[in-house]
Amino acid sequence: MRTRAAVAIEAGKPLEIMEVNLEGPKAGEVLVEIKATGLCHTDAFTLSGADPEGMFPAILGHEGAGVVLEVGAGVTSLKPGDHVIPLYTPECRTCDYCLNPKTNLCQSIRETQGAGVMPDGTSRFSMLDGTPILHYMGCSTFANHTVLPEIALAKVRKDAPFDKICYIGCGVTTGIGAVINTAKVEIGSKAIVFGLGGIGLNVLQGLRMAGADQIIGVDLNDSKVEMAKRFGMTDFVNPANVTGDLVAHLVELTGGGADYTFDATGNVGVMRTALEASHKGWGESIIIGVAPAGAEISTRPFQLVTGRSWRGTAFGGARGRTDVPKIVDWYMDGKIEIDPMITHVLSLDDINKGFDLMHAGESIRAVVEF
Ligand code: NAD
Ligand code: AHE
Ligand code: ZN
Repeated sequence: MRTRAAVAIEAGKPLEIMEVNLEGPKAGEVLVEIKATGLCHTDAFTLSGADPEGMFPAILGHEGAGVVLEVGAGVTSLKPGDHVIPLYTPECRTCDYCLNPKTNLCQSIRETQGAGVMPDGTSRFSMLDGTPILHYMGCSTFANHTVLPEIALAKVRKDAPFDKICYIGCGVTTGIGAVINTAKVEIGSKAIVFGLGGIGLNVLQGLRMAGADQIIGVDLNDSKVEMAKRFGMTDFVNPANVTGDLVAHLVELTGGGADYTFDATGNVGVMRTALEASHKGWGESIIIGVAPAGAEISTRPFQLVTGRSWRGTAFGGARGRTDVPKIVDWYMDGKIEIDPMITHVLSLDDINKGFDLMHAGESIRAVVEF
């Protein structure tokens, strides 16, 4: 079939909207009509050329929601008409990783996913002249139709709006999951969230759900304050307004350091600040942000010797097929909020405007509706 997609032709160039060929689902695969997709900073990161795994031409996008149109041979858990959210972290439920309760990082198709192809080693997308186009994070939601492995789709309830629940495909789950699954924040905790964008705001609402007492937000952009307060931030710090050492300032503000800190910026300098602003003896710092190729984190080992832990999280530690339908329920039941964070709704033709808004710090989430 043919479908419309925003294609990343090469690094650093705007996406090009075009008709592309899409082959139908092979064994174990599913054809999905994407109804809406969010724009995550990770898409911009890969498009910029900073992603060591970034390859072109590719169809980016990993925060979608849609409807199953067709299933390939052997697919048993999904049927046409089912509503689904694509999962860049699949859940096969049989690999060593899925069988280990300590991780959500299903590895059954990680290698081919990272290479931009389906598990059989080929791509379903091509240009009209036959040039293959790579998949991205196993999802490629910047296309009106896409093909995914069955294990990379969460089946969700049919009354949930696509233009909101697409965000559960990455940002919402990552932020809330970082608090609940990864950090396992306790009631009464003190926490600091660095970066109050599409991920950081969801860390805030996760902290509020977990019953944290003090929730400090740190961002260079003052315009994030209003939204951050709405999602639970109790104190705001703009590093540009701090005279002297930022770590010392945060340690003083928390009365000795935070129980939990979260980096949602992808800046390795910020990651160090986050680690060092966590409490001596027991503070835990969770890295969510994705840093460019070649970037490395550093600190004095003494920071760890004296009881701080540095950890990371992908997709908020969530097991997608199990957890994503529950998070959709939380949204539908009013337990979590999504709507105010979707600040812009665009057509596919305007997708590059969404990236401009992100880079200008003017959007939280821009969503493309098909
Ligand atoms: P975003 O652009 O919406 O938000 C980033 C925020 O960080 C902005 O508000 C910006 O002003 C702020 N910021 C930038 N530099 C800063 C600094 N030095 N100090 C304080 N604040 C600063 O991006 P997003 O979509 O929220 O993504 C955030 C990060 O999380 C990105 O690196 C993204 O790739 C990553 N991410 C990781 C996962 C995961 O599973 N680990 C999932 C999704 C996104
Ligand atoms: N490809 C990059 C790393 C990108 C990365 O860390 N991705 C996160 C999800 S970000 C979603 O917005 C992730 O899930 N990582 C685990 C994994 O297996 O990719 C690089 O540096 O090579
Ligand atoms: Zn993302």
